[in-house]
Amino acid sequence: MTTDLRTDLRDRARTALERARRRTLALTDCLDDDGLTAQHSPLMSPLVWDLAHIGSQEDIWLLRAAGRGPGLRPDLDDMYDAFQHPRADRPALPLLTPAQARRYLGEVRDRALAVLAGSDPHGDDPLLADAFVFGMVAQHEQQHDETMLATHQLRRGTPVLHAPAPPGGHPLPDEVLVPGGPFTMGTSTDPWALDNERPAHTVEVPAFHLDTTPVTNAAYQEFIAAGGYDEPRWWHPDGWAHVRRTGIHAPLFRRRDGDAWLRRRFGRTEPVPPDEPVVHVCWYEADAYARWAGRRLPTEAEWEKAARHDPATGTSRTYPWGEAEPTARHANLGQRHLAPAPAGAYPAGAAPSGARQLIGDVWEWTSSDFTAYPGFGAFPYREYSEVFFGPGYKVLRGGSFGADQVAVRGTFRNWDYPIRRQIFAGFRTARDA
Ligand code: AVJ
Ligand code: FE
Repeated sequence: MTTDLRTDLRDRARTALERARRRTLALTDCLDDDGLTAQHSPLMSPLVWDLAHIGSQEDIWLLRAAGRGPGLRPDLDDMYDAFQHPRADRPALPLLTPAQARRYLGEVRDRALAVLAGSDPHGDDPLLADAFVFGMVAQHEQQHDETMLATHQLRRGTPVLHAPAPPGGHPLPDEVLVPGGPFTMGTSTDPWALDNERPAHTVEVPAFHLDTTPVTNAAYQEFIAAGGYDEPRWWHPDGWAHVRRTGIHAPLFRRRDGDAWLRRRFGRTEPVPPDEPVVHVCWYEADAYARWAGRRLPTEAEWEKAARHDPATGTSRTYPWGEAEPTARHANLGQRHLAPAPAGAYPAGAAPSGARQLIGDVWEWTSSDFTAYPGFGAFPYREYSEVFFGPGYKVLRGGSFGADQVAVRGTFRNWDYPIRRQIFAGFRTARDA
């Protein structure tokens, strides 16, 4: 990589940190102190916890690890350590007030930008090379911004978030064919790829068919109308037990109103739009729908091959459309719209196979457990990825309308429990060719 490109990565880090901060403040300045300190759902932290946690991680990684300084508030590390306090317990902690948290974030950021300006992106320190740790912290803040958006979705009361509607969709063939053969999964070269995306390795993926777009509300509604939630044969045994125990019978935030279905989104109730990707379904629901449809969820390797493999060159792209950074023409990212776009939107974002909307709109459940790639090494800390590897978590791919482009790419891996529904997750289905 040239010196220019590496210097450019420092500029990109600053831009990414500043974009994240604008979003963090937009998601918190719109509520009063009660709205920030309340626990809107036991599934989530009070927003003021996320706010100060963002600052605390930046204190730890940019002021102390990267800057080798004493840091601003090491005394806060424990309170804002996600592993020390389950979300439901966080409201009872002696948290910083919203005003204190905002001041802390601002002071950490001023010092962090000075560390960035004085850092050497060409040196041997793996934290600083290619401005990695600054990119990592920007990704961390954006991931919490998506979590805070999910908290907003759970919140009751008058709407405070507003955004224009996404672009329209277009009818397309139901499925595409992804050719069989080897492809390169993961990356060893993307400078800000996180540890779980590394290293690049060859995977043999036989030919398969994949839904051109994520499964829509209209299609999912057929599963509901066909009694899908009452039929144990469609469900994973653990999923069926979960349905019986919880009584779930539709995606989260959705209810029947006579013959119609309504859904609540960021405080507004509206009819369910038939051509939008279904969102707020758990892995068990996605898995059951796929079985009912005579299909299956794609594996994580299949998803990534559909998103990255270019059969013309045999190489893997960063994005379905190539190497260009995502723009508003390519994908629905960055909380630009507060909804997924209808199926068939974003022709400029198509993959070589013709699949659409792999990036943005909704996170997509895959059939795969979250596991280490061959040659994985935890970096820079085990608690980002390694402690979550195993059968308890399923992999999600592609990012949602709530995710920022700094934390979305063809190799990016997200994971969650198979019962999780408050995240902006949908899915698409596959079948063997
Ligand atoms: C990768 C989205 C599962 O939110 O738990 C935030 C990201 N890690 N702070 C999460 C994360 C530490 C993580 N996910
Ligand atoms: Fe975090």
